[in-house]
Amino acid sequence: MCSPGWPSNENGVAMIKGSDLLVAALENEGVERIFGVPGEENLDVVESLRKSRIELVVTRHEQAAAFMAATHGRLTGRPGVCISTLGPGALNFTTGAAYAHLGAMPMIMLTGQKGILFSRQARFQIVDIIAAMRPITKMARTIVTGSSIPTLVRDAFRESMEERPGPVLLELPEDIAGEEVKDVPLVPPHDVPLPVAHPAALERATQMLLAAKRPLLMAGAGANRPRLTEALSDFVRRTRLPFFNTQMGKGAIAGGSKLYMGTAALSERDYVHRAIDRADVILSIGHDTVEKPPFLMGPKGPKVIHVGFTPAHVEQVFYPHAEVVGDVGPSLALLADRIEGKLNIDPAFATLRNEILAKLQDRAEESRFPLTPQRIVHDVRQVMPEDGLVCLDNGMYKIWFARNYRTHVANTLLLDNALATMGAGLPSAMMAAMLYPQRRVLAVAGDGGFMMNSQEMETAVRLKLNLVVLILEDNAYGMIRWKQAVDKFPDFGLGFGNPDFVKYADSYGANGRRVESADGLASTLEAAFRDGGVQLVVVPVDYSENIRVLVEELSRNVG
Ligand SMILES: Cc1ncc(C[n+]2csc(CCOP(=O)(O)OP(=O)(O)O)c2C)c(N)n1
Ligand SMILES: [Mg+2]
Repeated sequence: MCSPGWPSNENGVAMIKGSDLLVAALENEGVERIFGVPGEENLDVVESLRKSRIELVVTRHEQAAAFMAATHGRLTGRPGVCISTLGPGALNFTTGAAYAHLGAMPMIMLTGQKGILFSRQARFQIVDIIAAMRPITKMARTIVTGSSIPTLVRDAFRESMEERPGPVLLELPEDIAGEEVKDVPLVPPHDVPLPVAHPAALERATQMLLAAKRPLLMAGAGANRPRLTEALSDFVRRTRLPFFNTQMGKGAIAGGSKLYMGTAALSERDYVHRAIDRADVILSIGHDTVEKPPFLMGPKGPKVIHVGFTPAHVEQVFYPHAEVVGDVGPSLALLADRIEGKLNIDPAFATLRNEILAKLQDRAEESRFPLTPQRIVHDVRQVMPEDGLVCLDNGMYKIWFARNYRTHVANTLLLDNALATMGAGLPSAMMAAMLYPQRRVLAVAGDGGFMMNSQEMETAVRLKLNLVVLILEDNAYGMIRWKQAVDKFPDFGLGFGNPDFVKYADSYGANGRRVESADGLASTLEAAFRDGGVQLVVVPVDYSENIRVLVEELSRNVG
C-alpha cells in the first residue's frame, strides 16, 4: 500500500504518482542504492528517490553503473539497480547487461523513455531499447501504465534472481512516471525454497561415483552463488574428494582442505590437466558453459556428472553423462549421505597436487624488474588477507591470477571469464568496497582496461571508498600482443602511450604511487592499504613469461 499522506482524487480515491510507486516498489524489494546517470526523462524518478530511503549514486558513465549493479548481484544474490536515460544512456548499459547476462548476475536496469501517450519531440533520441536489450537480458519490458508498476517490479526481481540469474530491464516512459494513478498495493516478496534433486538422479550419481576409481570434483561458476558457500565446503569435508575449479569457481570451496588441485584457466595442457586426465569421473558442480571450457571432453576422457540449479547445456566440448538438478546445497547434502566414507580416493592425486602447486610457485619470488606476472600474483596474495577481495579487469594477467592466485573464501577473486570485457575491474571493486567496507579490496587492471572506465576514480573518491587500484603497465594491449606473437604475426599495432598514472590519480584527489623495484610492490601495496582512501599503484610488468610458460613449457605437456 502507498504510505499515508499521498493525495486523493476528487472521489476520495488514494492517488500516487507513477515514479513514487516505482520507488516504493523498489524499497519494498529492499533496494538501498541506485547507480547511474539520470536524464531529463528520469527526473520524476529522481525526485521520488530524493524523498525515499534509497541513495542515488551518480557515476561518470552508465557502463560503470551497470558493472557496479551487476557486481552487487554477484556478491549478494540480490539484484543491484542502475538507472539511465533513454537512447544513448540506455545503450551505454548494453555491455553491463551482457556482463550480467553471461555472468549470471542479478541486476535491474531502469531506463527512461519519451512519453508514449503523446510525443512532443517526434523521434528525437528514440531507440528501440527493448529490442536492443532483448538478447542480453532475461526480460525487457516497457511500463505502459502506472498501475502495473508493483507487479512488474516484483516480477522483474523474481526473474532476475531466479536461477539462472541475470539482468532485467524496465523502461519507464516519462509520462507514465509523472502520471497520477490509483494507488495499487505492492506485492510482498517471499523466499522461494527450490526443490531438491530427484532421488533417481541422486541414485544414478551415487552409483557412478561409487564405481569410480579416480573421482574428482570440479567447482564451476554456479558454485560461487552466495547461498552455496557453506554447503559446498561441507560436501568436500564429508567426501574428501580432491577438487579443482574453473576460473569463476575460484574460492567456492573454503581453503585449507589440502584437496585443491588447481584452477583450469586454460582448456588443455596446463599442469592441472594432468589431474583431470587421470580422473575417470568428474563431479561437476555449477559449471556454466559460458566459461571458456576448463577441459575438453571427448569420447575417451572422464565421465561427467553435472550438479546444477538448472539442467546442463550440451556443447561440442562439454556434455554430461548424468545430471543432478535441483537446489545444489541440499542436493549435495543428500548425495554426501549416500557416498560419505565409501569413495575410492586415488592416492596419486595427493602427489600430483604437490607437483602442480610447486610448479605454480616457480619464479614467484624472482626479483626481475619490471616484475613478472608470477611475482605480482605472489606479492598481491601476501598483502591480501584471506577475506580480501581482488577484482580483475580483463587482460593477460587474468590467466596468471586464475592459475596462480590461491583463494580461501568464496568470491574473493572476482574475474569475468564469461563476457570477459575490459573496463569492469574498477567498478566491480568499487561495489565490493561499498558492500564490505571492513575488508581490503584491490582492483587489478591493465593500462588498457583501466583507461576504459578510469573516470570512475572520481566516483570512488566522492564516495570516500577505501580501495587500492593496481595498474600493470606494459604500454600495450598485452594480451592481444601475446596472441599475435603466438600466432606468429609480426608485432604490430598494439602499443600505446599512457598518462602519468601517479599524476592522474592525484588529479582526482586520489593518491598515486609508482613501484620502482621488484621488492617495492608488496611494500607499496601495504602502505596504500594502510593509508586508506582511493589509492592507485602502478607497476611495470614484464610479459616475456607469457611465451616461456604459457606457450613453450605447456606445449611440452602434450600427451
Ligand atoms: C571491451 C573489450 N575490448 C576488447 C577486448 C579484447 N581484449 C582482451 S584483453 C585485451 C588487452 C588488454 O590490455 P590491458 O588492459 O592493457 O591488459 P594487458 O593484457 O596489457 O595486461 C583486449 C584488447 C575485450 N576483452 N573487451
Ligand atoms: Mg597493457
